[in-house]
Amino acid sequence: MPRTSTCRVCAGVVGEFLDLGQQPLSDAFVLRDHRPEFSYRLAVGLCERCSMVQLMEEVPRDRMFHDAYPYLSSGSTRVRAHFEEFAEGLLRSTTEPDPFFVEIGCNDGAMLKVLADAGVRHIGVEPSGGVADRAAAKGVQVRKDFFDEHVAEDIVARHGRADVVFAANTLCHIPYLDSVLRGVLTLVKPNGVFVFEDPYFAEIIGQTAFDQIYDEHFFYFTVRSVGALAARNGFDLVDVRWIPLHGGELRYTLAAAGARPAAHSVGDLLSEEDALTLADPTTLARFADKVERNCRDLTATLRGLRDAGKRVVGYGATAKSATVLNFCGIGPDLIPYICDSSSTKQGRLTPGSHIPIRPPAAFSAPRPDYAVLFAWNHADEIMAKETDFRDAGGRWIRYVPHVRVT
Ligand code: DWN
Ligand code: SAH
Ligand code: ZN
Repeated sequence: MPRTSTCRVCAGVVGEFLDLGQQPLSDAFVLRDHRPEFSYRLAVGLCERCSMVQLMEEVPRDRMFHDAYPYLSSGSTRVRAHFEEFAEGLLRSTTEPDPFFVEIGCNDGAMLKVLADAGVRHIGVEPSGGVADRAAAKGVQVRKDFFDEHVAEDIVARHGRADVVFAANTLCHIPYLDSVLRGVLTLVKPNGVFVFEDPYFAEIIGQTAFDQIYDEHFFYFTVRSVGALAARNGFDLVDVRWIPLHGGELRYTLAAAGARPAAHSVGDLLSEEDALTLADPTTLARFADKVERNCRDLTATLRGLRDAGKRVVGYGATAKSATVLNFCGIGPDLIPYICDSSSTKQGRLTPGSHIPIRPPAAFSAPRPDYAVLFAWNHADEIMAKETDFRDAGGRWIRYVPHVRVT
């Protein structure tokens, strides 16, 4: 019997198409004397009614987003530049004398710092205390909370309505989207917009980027599913734009229903999605097969190198890597350590697979023969700074879209 669950958006039937097994929390990097780890079943399904792709099982939000949440947006120069550019665009395009901007999931303040420095009114809503403190240290106004309709009402009561509400890599983390969208509708001015960017399901399928699937990513959006979600909640999807970050994302712009005409990009991408047959069971079954193959190839490559006496390490202790390591059964016997620039992860072990995390300095002394690029979405930035590794004969192992040594 195919497994099903109830759609978090429309209460329709969600049919499972990929089971990635029992998994630990992707960002729960543990200390050596750790307690038994929490685990959940990681599987994804498609809603027959509204076509929203989503996890079959929800992890309670406080288990994932808390004071010790380790991900820092500012850890990548390119990500920081992207958000600074977005903030500068906001400042350039506003015609309001005293504009007000809200960011949902502002993390360490990579975007809002620009508004804070410009003396522009803003609020970041961020439940993870440690990263919220980092934003506050940059002068950003932060409210430590999970955004929902009640938080939105309270912000309106204290500060008035917002010109733009923004969320990057956050909306797809929130299962209770009905409450969030009701909140945004209350919060944003009648002529304002809600802009959010998240990984694009068409890219996940197209690139077999199965490691984008983990506890924090509850939803995997398409233009079709976001359009339906918007319509259910009194919004129109008025613009979509492809963003070259995290392996390919879409930036969606929502406006109150009837307030603005939709750009051509919305219809264009809908037609593209239809041509890609993203909701077709055959497409989804082919994706699941490719995930299995990818994993078999990666473990075979790593075992071959170990048996040949080669030194292999990992680069980037991403949340994504938890899915790969735990689904493929890769541990310290195949990858003795992973280098990562986040002080919040160094000295700890990867969740479930227990691979030690070391600072980037460990990448040069001693030099490994091979490095698995877990932060494949930051390939350009990492290749540009790790030229010595290549020059010394080091080779990169990639697994998106398929396993290869370069
Ligand atoms: O959606 C999410 C995205 C935005 O961030 C969150 N749920 C969690 C997190 O996912 P991730 O951990 O997969 O994100 P990244 O951006 O792929 O993580 C990159 C990792 O690699 C970080 O731990 C930092 C590290 N890194 C590094 O060591 N050297 C990154 C760069 C660019 C580097 O040069
Ligand atoms: N916007 C940043 C951070 C993405 S990580 C970037 O793109 O780099 C996801 C962030 O969403 C985390 O910082 C997490 O604490 C936050 N988050 C999770 N649930 C939330 C909610 N309900 N409201 C606001 N932020 C939330
Ligand atoms: Zn649905």
